[in-house]
Amino acid sequence: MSRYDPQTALIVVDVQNDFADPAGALSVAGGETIIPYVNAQVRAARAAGALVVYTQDWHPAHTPHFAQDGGIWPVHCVIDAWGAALHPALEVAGPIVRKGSNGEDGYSGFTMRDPVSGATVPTELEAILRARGIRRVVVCGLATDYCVAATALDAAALGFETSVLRDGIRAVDLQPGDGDRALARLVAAGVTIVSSENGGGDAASRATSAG
Ligand code: VGL
Ligand code: ZN
Repeated sequence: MSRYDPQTALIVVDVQNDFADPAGALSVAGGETIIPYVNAQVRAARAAGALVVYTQDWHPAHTPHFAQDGGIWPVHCVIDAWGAALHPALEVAGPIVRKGSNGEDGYSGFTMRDPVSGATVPTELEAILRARGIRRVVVCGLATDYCVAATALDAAALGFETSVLRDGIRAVDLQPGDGDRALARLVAAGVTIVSSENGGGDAASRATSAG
């Protein structure tokens, strides 16, 4: 059984300097350590004819997302800054969807705020997937408890058969356990958590969902 085929997309979430580099503004513990694993997934996906899509947190210098402007986060991933760049070790082999540019938190790669109406509207991500006839998505990247969780939850809600790669994610863990709680929410929503312990298969974690 292969994880990837032409109807599957690998979504690599926010593997950017500010999250992945230890010197980044919102450095995620162990963030850099996922990159070799993620790159191996990128290569496996490409070899099987699967689409690889990347998301990029892409904020203006002032946004209610930042603590200085009323939010909770240090300034990070500012448009065109070093911190917003995809980590240089990441293999990029597909389109990049930018998010968080219109004053929204932008946790999910699927939604943004319409700059005129203020309504929550789709980014181009779903259209990219639909145009390719994608039915299944595999999600990895940073961070488990924010953008990975939000993106995977939206993917599942949109009807994609969704899995998350346990070895290809790391959590911010503002509160200890946030990452684990995010994974539990994902399982409850029907998302499969794939880990090396369950052989990369996809039955194990779904079966443990308490709903
Ligand atoms: C993220 C916090 C703030 C993420 C983005 O990529 O998970 N987390 N902005
Ligand atoms: Zn952000």
